[in-house]
Amino acid sequence: MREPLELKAYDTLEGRVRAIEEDGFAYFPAALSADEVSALRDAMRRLEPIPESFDGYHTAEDRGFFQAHINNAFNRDRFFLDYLDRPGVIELAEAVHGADCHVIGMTSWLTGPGRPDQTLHADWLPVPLPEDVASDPRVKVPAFITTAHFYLDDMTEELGPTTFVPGSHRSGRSPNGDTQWLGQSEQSILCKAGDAVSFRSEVWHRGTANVSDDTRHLLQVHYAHRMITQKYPPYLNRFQFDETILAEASPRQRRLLGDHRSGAYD
Ligand SMILES: O=C(O)CCC(=O)C(=O)O
Ligand SMILES: [Fe+2]
Repeated sequence: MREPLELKAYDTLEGRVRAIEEDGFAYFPAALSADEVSALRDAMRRLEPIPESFDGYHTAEDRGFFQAHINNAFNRDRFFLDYLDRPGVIELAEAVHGADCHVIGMTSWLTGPGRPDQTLHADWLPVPLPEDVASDPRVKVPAFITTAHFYLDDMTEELGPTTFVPGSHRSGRSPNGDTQWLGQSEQSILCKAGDAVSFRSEVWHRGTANVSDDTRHLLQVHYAHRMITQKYPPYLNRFQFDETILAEASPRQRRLLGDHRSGAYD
């Protein structure tokens, strides 16, 4: 039986930055109100897939379980703009990736009953290192990408929580079949609807099987150091910002969408 992860909340930005460095993730209790959760769920359910944007969509009849995985949600409904820079979450991203960080992707993800387990993985391992080097306290690999997960359901083991192996980003490697690292096992995020978790790309984690009768609703916002490219498919000039949505974006939201001052390589 998998253990629930002990959800430690830190009141200060410094505490959250340290959590990203030490645990690989930081927890935000009640990041959204109940009304915001409900409005976000409704907005996510309204999104139609655009196949050329690499949106993934299938029904239970097609593939055994319902899934709607919609890219560039910020470009589909003005409503999503405010999830680019949710207070608390954005300050952590800016502290970790720099004041000129940006959003490399935003995904609305609905997963229905029957969704299988993912394999435990790191999303991206930019600096693979020998384990003894990676876990040396003198070695501090910057976090190049973090993802904020906004959970829009009260998470149970049945609904398919995300699991993490705390501290595993310091292994310098992908799990390759391991489910523990330095005495820490894989543990489930059993948080409440409206809670959020930000995690760095190297920490070992996975989405687990939905064995409930309900659909899980998750909004993912991927943040990165400015030098990491944004990923807004379709590529080669085919992605276009919706001008009416962009017109409503604040200066900070525009920067997060790529409206940068010129710098190296520009
Ligand atoms: O579904 C989840 O909770 C996590 C998903 C994930 O880690 C991934 O798709 O890379
Ligand atoms: Fe992942």
